Amino acid sequence: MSDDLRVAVLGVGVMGAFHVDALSNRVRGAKVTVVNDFLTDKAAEVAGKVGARVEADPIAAVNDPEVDAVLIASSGDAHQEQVNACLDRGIPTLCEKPLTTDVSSAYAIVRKERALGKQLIQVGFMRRFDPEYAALQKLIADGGLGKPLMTHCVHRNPAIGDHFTSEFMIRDSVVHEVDAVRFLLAEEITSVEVIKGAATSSAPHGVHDPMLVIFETESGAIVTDEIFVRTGVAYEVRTEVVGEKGSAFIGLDQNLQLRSTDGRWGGKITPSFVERFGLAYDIELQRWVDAAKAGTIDGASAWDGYAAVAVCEAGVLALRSGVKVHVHLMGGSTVASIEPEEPHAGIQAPDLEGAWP
Ligand code: ISE
Repeated sequence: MSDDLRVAVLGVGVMGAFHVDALSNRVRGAKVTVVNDFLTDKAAEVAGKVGARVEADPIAAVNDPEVDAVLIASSGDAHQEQVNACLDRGIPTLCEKPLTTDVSSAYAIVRKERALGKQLIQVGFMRRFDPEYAALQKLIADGGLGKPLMTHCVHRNPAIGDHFTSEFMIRDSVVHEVDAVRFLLAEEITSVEVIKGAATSSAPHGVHDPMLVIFETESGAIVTDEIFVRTGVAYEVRTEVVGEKGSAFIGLDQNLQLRSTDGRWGGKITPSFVERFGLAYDIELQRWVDAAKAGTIDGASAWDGYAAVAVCEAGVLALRSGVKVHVHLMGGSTVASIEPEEPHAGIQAPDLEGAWP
């Protein structure tokens, strides 16, 4: 009898279909047995390629007797119910971000899992598995940069659908930097500020693309994140951490560098997240499968998922209010305090020109 982990995949859009392919062709020790999507034709197409069964009801898929673990890649608003069903069955679960779409339901999941006494929920923050991020995290943890003081992130996508409003950019794109920063610096984010500048003409009316998001962490370190999802150029994700003993940079996108006899030099840009993070996703899935078989997780936890939801919620509030918003994650009965700072009255500069004789 095979000891493959039998996985149900919920949601087979771009990401879910990518995971089904990885679990079936690149990851050892797993088999996709059940596929679910609200688009039944899509589910049938993906399931057909790997010999899986289609189950039209996601909760029935979670409870299917031929399922040992669940991978959730459905839309964010479906996660709360699906993750809770996985916890009710006590089954290992890899949930794509966001864990849920609001702070209290994310925190309820943290508490429910704690009550079960074992870690079952892993959140799909794949950057933790990217070899460059992992090397940077180790460098910082080993003290190689001394105390980190500043972190500068750039997150650019070549193009994106019109449903990517400014708020969605915070919840769906900036959420990656939120987790990456917590992972790299090993501390919580305590405030968020969003600066909106001139928008690119390809952004829909009213959408602030690009934006500059500024975080502070518990130790007072500052993090800047340029989020720009309609550059028209390439998939670019870069991070520089500046510490007391030096700085380190990842995401240089070197690829093949060519110098030719016609006097030109250059390389090839990275077109999408698949080329940039494909390997990270595969490593993430392999480690999740191995951990699930051992009855644990190996990656971002439910707490990490909750922290990311809370910081993004503060980010959305910062975007709406135009002021810095403080975040304080809670245990106990209070979920998280997310408070906007009092707006400053500003200063009135003296009119020096008018005062000139
Ligand atoms: C998308 O959901 C991702 O996960 C990509 O990695 C990110 O670059 C993009 O901005 C997100 O919207």
